[in-house]
Amino acid sequence: MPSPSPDSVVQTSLHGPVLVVRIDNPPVNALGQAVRAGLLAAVERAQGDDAVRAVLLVGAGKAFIAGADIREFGKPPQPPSLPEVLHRMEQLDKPVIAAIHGPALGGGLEVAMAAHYRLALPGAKLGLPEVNLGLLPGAGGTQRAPRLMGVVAAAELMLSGKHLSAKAAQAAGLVDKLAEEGDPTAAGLAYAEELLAQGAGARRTGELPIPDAATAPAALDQLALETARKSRGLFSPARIIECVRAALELPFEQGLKRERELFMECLNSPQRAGLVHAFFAERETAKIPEARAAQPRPFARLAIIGGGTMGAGITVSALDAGLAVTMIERDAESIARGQANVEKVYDGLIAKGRMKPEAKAATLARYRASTSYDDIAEVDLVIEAVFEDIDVKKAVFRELDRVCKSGCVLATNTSYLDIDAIAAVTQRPQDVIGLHFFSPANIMKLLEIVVAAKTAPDVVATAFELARRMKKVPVRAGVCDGFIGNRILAVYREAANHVLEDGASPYEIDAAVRGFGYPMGPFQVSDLAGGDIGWATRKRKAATRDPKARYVEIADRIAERGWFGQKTGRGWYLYPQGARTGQEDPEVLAIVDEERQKKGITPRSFTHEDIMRRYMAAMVNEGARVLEEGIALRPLDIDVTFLFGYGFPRWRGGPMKWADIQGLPKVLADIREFAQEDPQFWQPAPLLEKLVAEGRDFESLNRPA
Ligand code: 3H9
Repeated sequence: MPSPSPDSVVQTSLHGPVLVVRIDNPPVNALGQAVRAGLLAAVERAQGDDAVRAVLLVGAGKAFIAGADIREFGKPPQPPSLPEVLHRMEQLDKPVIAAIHGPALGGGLEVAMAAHYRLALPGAKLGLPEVNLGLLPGAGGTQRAPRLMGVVAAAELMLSGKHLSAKAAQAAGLVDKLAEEGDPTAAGLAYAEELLAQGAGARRTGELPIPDAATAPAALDQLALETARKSRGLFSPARIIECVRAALELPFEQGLKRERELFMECLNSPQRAGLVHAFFAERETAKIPEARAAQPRPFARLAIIGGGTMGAGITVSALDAGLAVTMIERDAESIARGQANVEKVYDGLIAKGRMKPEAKAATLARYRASTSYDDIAEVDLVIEAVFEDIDVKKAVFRELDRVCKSGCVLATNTSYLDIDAIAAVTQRPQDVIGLHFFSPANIMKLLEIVVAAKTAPDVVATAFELARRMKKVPVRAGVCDGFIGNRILAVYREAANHVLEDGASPYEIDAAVRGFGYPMGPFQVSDLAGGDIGWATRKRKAATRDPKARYVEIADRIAERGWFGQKTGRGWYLYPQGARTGQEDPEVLAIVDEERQKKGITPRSFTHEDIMRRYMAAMVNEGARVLEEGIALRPLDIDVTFLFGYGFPRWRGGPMKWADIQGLPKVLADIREFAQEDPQFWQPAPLLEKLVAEGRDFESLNRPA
């Protein structure tokens, strides 16, 4: 796309003595090169034109300015830089006023802070969320915010990335005045006139004293300790602290210099690359061919079949999206249990003060339950969440086919079963789709939307619209055992089992995976989810397992003892008296040893790096297969699946982004090395070999579908 001209994205016009500078760079007025150049030109005009007595900055459209143009990160920098532009603006000797409506985030708030006065309209959102992108405010924000709001409050704003309302920003000292609802230019002009009438001049933020200078050093030490504990593995938070410390200890100009150095360190870090990838990837997954080709079918009334944990979680998501829900259960007892599961969620929110009892009653007014399928004849969309068994599901779909009105979307929440086979029992396979929610369904953001062979495009579009209404992150998947996430999971879990049998303890493997940035390791996850679940899957797959493939029986030995994890008090770990954090279990280690001996395996030692090379190589290799089979549309869909459904550390961007950052030749070389021990398990995916041969990476496949 050709870059716009500076005067098209920053328009200036004289209103009496006030030069109105309007930033108009849709969709969110990001500070790309042309905007920076336009702002600089506006500052120069204001400086040189005696008719200008004040400058008013406003944003066009729905935002003031949402920050630096994130798309420019990682590319060669184009002058003028934002710090330079803001320095010139701050130095103007005529008052500069920012009238803020909508988001003023990151570099956008930095523009406002370099102005001399700030007015905020209702709906303004002010924040410094750079930390979410692996960055710190790099255009003077770390030096100006402490001078407006105090060092500690500024540090907290930057470390949390949270947005402040207009009112909260005024209370914090970021904003001088609040305006009524209305046009930012009109409100800004009125404020400018008021300031001019008072004889107000330039009030440079960089020249202001730090309000909490006396108490800040001790508070900052405390905050630094907390940050080190909380921001596991993250690069930029400690540097944010360093910057605000510089604001406290150094003159303004030197503080800016320190900020620049630390900003550049963050900008060049792989964490910035991972987090920026995650930012765009999660906005990209809804851009699918069907969304362009078809309109969603209208829906307002849903039926959920089954009131277990999943069904209840989905019901809550649907109710929260403003939909009406009828839950179908077998009998009165199951109806009562289903309703209790739903109410438990709302009661939890009420107990935490996050919901008013009246709101619960109003929400539940849209909920009903029945034992009769005939009661859902008129619903627009059904989500089946019954027991994970193909025959049970087929029976449900025969019923749905019998009762549901024509055009009703019929969805299954299966996590791995063949949706084509389920669709085939109906007379309307075009209306059948998979909606794979993750547990707890009212909390987990990921929704795999599984498109079966005959699913109609408008049904796919409807599913994406449902995801949007439920505030889920949707990922389009194709039909195979486990779709995107669980299919890849099965393979890297198997790689972990191999490492276990070959010599690493489950505790070492969990520690390596946590060290990589996951909140939990795979054996902890198994204990949390229940070891019986994985055991059932293994038994189901036993009949089709290749007898020549390596199979590790250790997990079966644990499950056979009834050690299913937290719910039974022991699994891979011990949980005495209902403890939630497990203790290492010598008996488990003895079982592991016994199994190794049975197979004549002499245990060898693995470093955390050895463990992770295998874990990740297995993940990426299966990811490449999922791509070449068209199960995932793009590598970014796999990344988003793992970021939102499997606890993959966001700052690594997802497994495919991780592979790109490592370099695909290195990942392929690892796979080939491991293949020398087990050529069957470690067959390189042809797509991976092809990309390496062509000198390409996964990113090259991330084109909009
Ligand atoms: C920074 O400022 C660094 C400085 O300190 C240092 C400089 C030296 N750039 O989210 P939406 C796109 S770091 C480019 O769907 P919403 C977005 O991709 C930056 N593009 O809408 C999407 O594109 P598409 C600090 C951006 O209404 C479209 O805009 N700022 C940017 O739900 C709509 O976005 C931030 O981190 C950007 N900065 O939410 C703020 N922002 O239509 C990041 C958005 O092609 N942005 N886009 O998919 C946000 O938090 C939300 O986008 C916002 C709007 C709240 C503004």
